[in-house]
Amino acid sequence: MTLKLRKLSYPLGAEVCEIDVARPISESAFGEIYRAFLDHGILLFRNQNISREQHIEFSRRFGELDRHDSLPRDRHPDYPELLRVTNRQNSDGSPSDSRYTGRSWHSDMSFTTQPSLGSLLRAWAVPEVGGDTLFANMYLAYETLSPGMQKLIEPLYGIQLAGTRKINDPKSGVPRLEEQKRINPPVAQPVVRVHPETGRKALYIGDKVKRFDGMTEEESAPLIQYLVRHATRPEFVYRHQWRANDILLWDNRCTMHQALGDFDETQLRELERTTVLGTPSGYVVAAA
Ligand SMILES: O=C(O)CCC(=O)C(=O)O
Repeated sequence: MTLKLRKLSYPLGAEVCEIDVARPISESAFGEIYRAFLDHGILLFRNQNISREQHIEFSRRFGELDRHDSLPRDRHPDYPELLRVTNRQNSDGSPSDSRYTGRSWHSDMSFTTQPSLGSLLRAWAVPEVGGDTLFANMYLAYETLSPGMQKLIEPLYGIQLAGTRKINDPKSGVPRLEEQKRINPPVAQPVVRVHPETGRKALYIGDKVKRFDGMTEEESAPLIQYLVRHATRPEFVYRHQWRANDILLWDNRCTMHQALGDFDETQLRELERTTVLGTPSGYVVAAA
């Protein structure tokens, strides 16, 4: 099979055309998909009207799946491999705990010592307009820094915290934050990460980084802010406009992303994510 690809943007992403991920995919065809994933950082599969089981099965081709023990509130009650991102109200009428998921720049599971290789987010329902997701190419972010800045940040470790939502539900926000702190102690991750498969260096930063190990928050803040701003310059960013039955696969080792709240919240936005486990990285720190 020769994969039919259509580039999604200048910095990253490609659509895999004319494919049905629920049908058997041979080893060699899957090899082409995996190569495209490494080359483009994001792959889009449109019109995939598949079941939850098929979503999980396709995701398993990329590696072992996270059962989301670090995000117990958001996982699907019947499918621990699926993480829910939805504004659908709970059955008792209370707001969904995951309606503000991903509203700041992050790379999935960076706050654990086994950050994700990649994620596959499937859209069940999307608003009429808006509710897009931004993705930044972290290879480009690193490569466009000056040699002096690259040298300065090379030895740094960023302390990543779970539960750093910018927007919290007023009711469940505090218990959620307390739970997150309990389950996920702060983890230090290298600010420059070598991608284990491509060997390229990528910036590993985001809004979950509170400070650099060995430095105060006050000292760290200007550099963290600079790096996040630099990495999210429009020329490094792809903006995904969702359609129902999209599956978007991204490489968490060389991209970061942010969900946008630019939509009518009375309309349903419902997605589910599988998370492929990556290689161990970073270390737990005693205090944030
Ligand atoms: O809702 C989205 O568009 C993205 C959700 C997200 O950030 C995530 O699943 O990590």
